[in-house]
Amino acid sequence: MATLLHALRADITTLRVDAIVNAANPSLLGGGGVDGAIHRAAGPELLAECRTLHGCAVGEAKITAGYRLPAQHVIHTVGPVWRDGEHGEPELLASCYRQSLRLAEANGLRSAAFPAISTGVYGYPPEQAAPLAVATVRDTLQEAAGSITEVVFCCFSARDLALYESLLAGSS
Ligand code: AR6
Repeated sequence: MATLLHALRADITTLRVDAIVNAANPSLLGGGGVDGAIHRAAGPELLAECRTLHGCAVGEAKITAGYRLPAQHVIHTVGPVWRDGEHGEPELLASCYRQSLRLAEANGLRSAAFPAISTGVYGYPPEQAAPLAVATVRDTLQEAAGSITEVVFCCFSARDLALYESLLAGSS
């Protein structure tokens, strides 16, 4: 079955999907940006569960419940800090999208929403991150016919939305 890929401009904490993805740091104990917004909206139970996970390596992903969020689950992934693109950043960023989707499928989830991982505090250029995100999601979904039927690229800025919409044009 074809998976619907689409972009929208929203605060990811408002989305009613099976999982929202958090652009976390290796401690998984919260931070600024989308991570801070997710912890604020989910409530203190999320931090309590995150403490039991003992962190997460760059490029890996871990899952928790969503607590007070409309989303049932949060998939926490840790993007690379951008240096110059020559230090494994693209491979690590692709791994975040791949491992998050695999984890969603391992849990039988049907819909997931991603923020633009690493493109805020971590400094990854959005115009390089977006095509990698879209290509990796497409490739990962093609590898195995899993449970996922909808992937949302949740953009915070109008500029990001335009970027993703142009990349997704013509795809279902
Ligand atoms: N909904 C959707 N997207 C958002 C939201 C939101 N509520 N808030 C921000 N964004 P960032 P990173 C966008 O900095 O670069 C944290 O402190 C934002 O505009 O949140 O991976 C962590 O603890 C940008 O497009 O994540 C780490 O230490 C995108 O989300 C570090 O920041 C990612 O920006 C991770 O940095």
